[in-house]
Amino acid sequence: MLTAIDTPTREVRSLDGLWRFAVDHDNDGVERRLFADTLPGTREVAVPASVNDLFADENVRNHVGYWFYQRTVRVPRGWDGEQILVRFGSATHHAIVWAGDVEVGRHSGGYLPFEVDVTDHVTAGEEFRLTVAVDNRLDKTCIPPGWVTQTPDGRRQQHYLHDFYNYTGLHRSVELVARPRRHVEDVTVTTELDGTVTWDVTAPEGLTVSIAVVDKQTGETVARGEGARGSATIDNPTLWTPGVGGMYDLEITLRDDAAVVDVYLQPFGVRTVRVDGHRLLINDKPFYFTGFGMHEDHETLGKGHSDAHMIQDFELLSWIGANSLRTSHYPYSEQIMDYCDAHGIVVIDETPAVGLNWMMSGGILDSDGGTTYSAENVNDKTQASHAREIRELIARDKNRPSVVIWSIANEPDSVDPEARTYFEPLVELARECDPTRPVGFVNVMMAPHDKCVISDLFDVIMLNRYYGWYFQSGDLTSAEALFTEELQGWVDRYGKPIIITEYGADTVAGLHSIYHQPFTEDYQVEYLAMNSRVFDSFDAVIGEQMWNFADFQTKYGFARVDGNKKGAFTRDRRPKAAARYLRDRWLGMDSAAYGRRDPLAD
Ligand code: GCB
Repeated sequence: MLTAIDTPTREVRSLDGLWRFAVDHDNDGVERRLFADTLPGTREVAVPASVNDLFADENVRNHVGYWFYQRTVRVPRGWDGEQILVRFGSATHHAIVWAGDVEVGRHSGGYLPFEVDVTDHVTAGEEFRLTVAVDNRLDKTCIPPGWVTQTPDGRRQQHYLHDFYNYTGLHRSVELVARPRRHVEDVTVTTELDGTVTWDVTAPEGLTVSIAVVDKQTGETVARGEGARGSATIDNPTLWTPGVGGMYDLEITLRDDAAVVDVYLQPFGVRTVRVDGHRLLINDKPFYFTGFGMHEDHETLGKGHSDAHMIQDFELLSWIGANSLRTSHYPYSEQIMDYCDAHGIVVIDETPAVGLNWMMSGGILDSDGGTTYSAENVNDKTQASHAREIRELIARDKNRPSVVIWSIANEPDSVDPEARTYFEPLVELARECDPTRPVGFVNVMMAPHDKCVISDLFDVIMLNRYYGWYFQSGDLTSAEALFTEELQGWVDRYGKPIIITEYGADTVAGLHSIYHQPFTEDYQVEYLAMNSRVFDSFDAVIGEQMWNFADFQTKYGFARVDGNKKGAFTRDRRPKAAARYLRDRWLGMDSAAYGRRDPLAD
């Protein structure tokens, strides 16, 4: 899906700000036609933001079902004759949208954008009532999956197997968009290191397509071409480089004879990525990942996007020597992805397929029993949603140079032989949608190399390992030996690049001990040092992404004290001792020099 941008033929108006708001406690608001009038009550809500932490009312925070948003929108008077859309950066997890009394669209999938066409229901220069019902319920047809139960006194409770709070709301910007009725519908850009740029534009028949390649830094046109499909070469191209960036625009002009019908600018970078033996090459140079699995998670905002918080997070990533991140465990906002493109941050881009694992139960997780791949749990409908998420993610991010690996799932059950039947078509789909990038999934500790039945389907091995935390807790000596032994097994069996996508230890900021005592800052540092020794002993380990960048909110549970505390930073972004440990390590690593951002360069 293309982003909404202002061009000579397109216009965008932000609909962010305060919206009217009503919690649909009985989940009958659609039948009661709440959209057909001004919402009852006086509550307002911020867009973008999660709703959960905004209200001093537990019945709001814990509501399971529909939440109604509404605002009045004036359509600019110059928009007569245009196609008019409302574009949502995300609505977590499902949305129904009405313009006035008319339903204009529905979407499922809480972390990807969608647009609804309101052209036939609005008038240029006039106002209309825009209502959105956001539904936070997860069931077994969803990605991520979940299920809802009812307590004897009639309260609904949402259950899920992933370890982050089920924040809900309009988490990203909402925009009113005008574009020509005949317009650029899609474009795919691929590049080669010699500066060859190849494009494939989807546009209505009968229009001519002209292409200009514009250097974003200088504004100069550096190549031109004609036709919906074609290629051109940039002389002396600036390669998109980890730690630096380097972006171009593909300016697409559609014409009907001489008349300009539409202009769209697609940002892209000239870079290649490929796997070669146990290395991952960006622009034919081996890349070593330093960084984190992250979360979109902040106090008050929940999963709501904020530019200020985003910049703070990227500044901290730069300070600590991180050159990469994984969008654990769902696609991040387009603003975050734009920032990664612009500043050269390397991304492992993940679908929201998390918690597809009924073999883990107890502790923080609360499986309702049964096997993972079965009619009652992860079934054909789950797989169809998973396929849709892969398609929509790649459609959104395929032209982003920052994205170097698609991660199609986090810690699914990959021991059950049925995992193969489930994943084989999804891997094929990812490769069909994008033949240019490696495809991976993130493997759980209970599925080591001799038990995992799907790792051979993928280009890279991505491992989450908690030796010394969930296992051998407090005994780093045994942990080191066992981790080393397991990694050797992966190296021998697959000969593929290995990225450690999670390793971490919950740590309460301010807690110290001279002993190897879990939860102390000292233990987190010792734990990281042990992991580092193990990584450094394998050439095939080509990256380390510590879990997690910052403490984050989770559902309630005895293993979580106000959330997950594995952050290198606290939730309000203060460094723990671990942050200084990682900074010393990552800024001093020769192998990670390619891609390190120089904070002073900005
Ligand atoms: C994992 C999960 C992550 C959890 C983490 C933990 O393996 O991928 O979502 O938050 O472990 O801290 O338990």
